[in-house]
Amino acid sequence: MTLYEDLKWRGLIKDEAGENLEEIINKGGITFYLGTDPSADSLHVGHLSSLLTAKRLEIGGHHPIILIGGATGLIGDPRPITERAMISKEAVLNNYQGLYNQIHNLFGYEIVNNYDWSKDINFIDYLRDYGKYFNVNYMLDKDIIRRRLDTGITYTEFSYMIMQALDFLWLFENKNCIMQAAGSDQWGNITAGIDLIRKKTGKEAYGFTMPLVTDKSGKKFGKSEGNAIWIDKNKTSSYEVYQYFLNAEDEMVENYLKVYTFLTKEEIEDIMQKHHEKPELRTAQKILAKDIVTFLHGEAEALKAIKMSEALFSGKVKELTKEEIEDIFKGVPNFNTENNVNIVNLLTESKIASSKREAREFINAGSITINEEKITTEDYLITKEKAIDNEILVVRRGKKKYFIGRIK
Ligand code: 383
Repeated sequence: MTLYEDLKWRGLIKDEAGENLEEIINKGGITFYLGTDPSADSLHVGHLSSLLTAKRLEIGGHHPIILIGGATGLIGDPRPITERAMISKEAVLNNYQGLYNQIHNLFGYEIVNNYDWSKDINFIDYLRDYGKYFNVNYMLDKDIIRRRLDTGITYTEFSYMIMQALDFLWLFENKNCIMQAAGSDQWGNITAGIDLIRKKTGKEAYGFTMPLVTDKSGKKFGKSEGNAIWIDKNKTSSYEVYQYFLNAEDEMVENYLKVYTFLTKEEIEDIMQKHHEKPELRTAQKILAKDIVTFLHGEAEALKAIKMSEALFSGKVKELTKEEIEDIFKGVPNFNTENNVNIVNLLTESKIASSKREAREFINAGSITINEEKITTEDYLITKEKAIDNEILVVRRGKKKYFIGRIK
């Protein structure tokens, strides 16, 4: 398979701009870029597919540049429904550093900051040198802008597209960067850059977008209960990342293997065949989850996440030591308690329940376990003897929410 065929097979190419993109991709040797804004101090799973695609292109002989939007992050790329809240300059700087470290450590890519060339453009030059190349009608016709016309859009966000187009032009002229890749939400911004380059230099640039990764209902993949799955393990633990991918839907797991792993077509076909024979073993999900956690956090973290998942799945937490539990449950909410505490008091004092009434409801619904023993009576007493190593309580609320208590 050629690189282009491989990307197509993985479902990583949606829209294409520029003639003979296929040839350009297969030949190797070009510089391309991909941008991300510092809107948080960590990347999340939603960013991964494009960063991994950059790796595939790099392996195919191209040179990736990752742009972190120190300037664009101060403005905010318009979202389809509402205006974004502006982020403080300090937060953008702090977020920049977080993303820089992650991208550097995980991928080792060349990183640039668009603040470096945007900060000195003065307003009059901006309007004379660049504004003249953007027809407002053309901008209004971009999908994202059109969708905002009902609810409204400020001049600030409206100008975002121009900033991103200037980046492409700057990289084209200064880094010989001729292609931009991104998620499909970036199509308008990419084509704005290509058009600007053509008008300013008479030359052709390229671009393509990747479909946004979704679950089977079409919702964006990478969020659990509305919260992002972060790449920073202090924000989302290895166990949580592992669990998230382990729970991937059967209908979607092949797609995720193609997008998130470097397994070959043959390997993936082989895995899927085994998976279809016994889907209940979740063979494909286990390979996917282990692969991702290993890539993000290293093999030791992946093995720990697997051990923890197995211990929790089979209800064998008691077989773990205090040290293992503390290690495994790093990042899970913690609380301290005393010997001989009643369960209702324990649940409210530790904020596992918001009131005594709610605590009783949880108990009566059978949704509380302590060290994987289901608690069924409201007068249950928690004692040292019941704790792991006379100290540790693994409290589970519902299917997945864990808390760690220590009897002092
Ligand atoms: C800024 C300046 C550029 C080129 C790109 C940018 C950022 C871009 C953007 N990207 C998203 C982000 O930062 O907003 N305007 O969160 C996301 N990306 C990637 C991918 C994605 C996009 O970081 O589709 C998902 O992750 O392109 O939404 O000169």
